[in-house]
Amino acid sequence: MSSSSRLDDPEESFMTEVENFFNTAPPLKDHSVIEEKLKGFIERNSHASENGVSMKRIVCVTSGGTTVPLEQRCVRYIDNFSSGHRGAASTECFLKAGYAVIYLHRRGTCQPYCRSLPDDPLLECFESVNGSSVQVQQAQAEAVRKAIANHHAALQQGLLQMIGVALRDLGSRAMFYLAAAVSDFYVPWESLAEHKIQSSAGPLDMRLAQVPKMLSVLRKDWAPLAFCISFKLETDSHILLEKASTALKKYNMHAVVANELVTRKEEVTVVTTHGKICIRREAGDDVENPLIELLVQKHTAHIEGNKGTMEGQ
Ligand code: 9Z3
Repeated sequence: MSSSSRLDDPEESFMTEVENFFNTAPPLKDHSVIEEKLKGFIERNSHASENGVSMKRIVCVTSGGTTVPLEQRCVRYIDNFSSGHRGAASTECFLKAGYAVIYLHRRGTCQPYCRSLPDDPLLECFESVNGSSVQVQQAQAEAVRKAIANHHAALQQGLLQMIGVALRDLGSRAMFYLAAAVSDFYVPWESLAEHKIQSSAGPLDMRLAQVPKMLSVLRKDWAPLAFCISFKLETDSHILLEKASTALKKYNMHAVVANELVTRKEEVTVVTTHGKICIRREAGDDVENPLIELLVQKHTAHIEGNKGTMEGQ
């Protein structure tokens, strides 16, 4: 096929854009180490079985914001608001529901089981006893004890393209829960200045390219049988549900979780082809508890629906 006919076909030209995006980006640091770890994790968890039948489900949770560098030797970057609370709380709920979790998060964002720890500076949580040993201050002891116990219990039970492909063999038992706030715009690596941009050159004029949406590639090529949940965030409540429905169809998601910036911790709406379900937080609980409960039920139905297909599990 000639290159002009490749560009005439929207599907082909999108795939070229995706290829370029990966080919021109700097290589992932420690690629082979991460790949080995990932394979080992999936291998261990896919062999967990009940009556000789492998039952374990694995979910990949993406969490936190993403930054866009403005220089190759990055001094400045564009950031977004995401705290990683949704991903961390959801990870706890998935672990409680018996899933193995691949938690793909941004460094420095909210972490599972640490959400409930006191906000006090770390060193103020401890005291030195007799000048030799260290203990947690009485006031914080219960919160710290609980976080440690939950973290240990979770451990005992148990980068998107790499994870997608690695999870392919798991078929419908794999789930993607894409809660990270992904930047829609970026500066391609080859267009970035190598060194710090100089303010002496005057006002900065920069063109941001659009990040190709990987959701359809994930569904079609990387992990076609996996159960895929994406999120839609808006600040204008009038367009939120419409945009979520469009994303559901356009990227062929199994569900889209719609949320508004200011109420995101109180209320979300799960949009599927069967309709919309609004989930509100109960007093003293996280909205993630009922949300994950519903998604686990839908995932079960998805696995049942795939039984007897060519999945070969
Ligand atoms: C979300 O909507 C998440 O729920 C939040 C969670 C980022 C709002 P926090 O991390 O907030 O708890 O502070 N994620 C949006 C994911 C996203 O960027 N979606 C894209 C879009 O809206 C599609 S992949 O276009």
